[in-house]
Amino acid sequence: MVTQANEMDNKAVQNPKLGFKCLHYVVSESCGTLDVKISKKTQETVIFMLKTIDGTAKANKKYSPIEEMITMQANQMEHVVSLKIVDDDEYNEDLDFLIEICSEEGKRLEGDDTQSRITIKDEDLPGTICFEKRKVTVRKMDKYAYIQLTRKDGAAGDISCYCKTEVCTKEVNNQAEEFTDFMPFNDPIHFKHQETYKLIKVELINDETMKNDADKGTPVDTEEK
Ligand SMILES: [Ca+2]
Ligand SMILES: [Ca+2]
Repeated sequence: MVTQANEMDNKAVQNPKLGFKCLHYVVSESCGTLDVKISKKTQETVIFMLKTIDGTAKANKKYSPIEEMITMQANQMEHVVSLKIVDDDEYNEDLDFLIEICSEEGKRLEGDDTQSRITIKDEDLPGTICFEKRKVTVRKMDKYAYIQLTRKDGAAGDISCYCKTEVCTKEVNNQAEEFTDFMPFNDPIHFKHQETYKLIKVELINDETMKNDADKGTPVDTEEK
């Protein structure tokens, strides 16, 4: 994905000879390479240096830096430089770096269009944890209540949450009781990188002498950390 934003506004001062066609590129970190275009506005041959400058995105870690001399012949009006974007598996902020058109000595040329910003958008979302179903029904004879946790909208990196059972309030009829109907569950749940499912096992107590055969629920709360 590549989008181009921030076109020159009316007050911007353009360099008379050279300029970036786009002043802000937004790319996804898995895009591979980004082609950045430089326009030549005169009919003469020009020599300049192109170089990248770290912003929050650091060279080699997020992109391959360049520092190269370019000669554009009189009849060549456009130069394209390919910047390599480095992908990783970690969740990170969206990060920026710059590319500049410089003199042969490496000093940025005057004008608002001699610098372009590249924003690298992260794609490694950690995701969010939720219950697969809001209601799970078990029978009194079951040994366990199996409750499915699902990690949605990304699975990058290790994440964890805490799960615990809670007894329903007294207003609910026939609420299941801890140690009578089920064993309390109170444990951290860890999802490893790329892991999207976890099954929680709540132990049920099968008490034959219980007179009340009504449905009993075992509510479980999750709390993200
Ligand atoms: Ca990635
Ligand atoms: Ca990343």
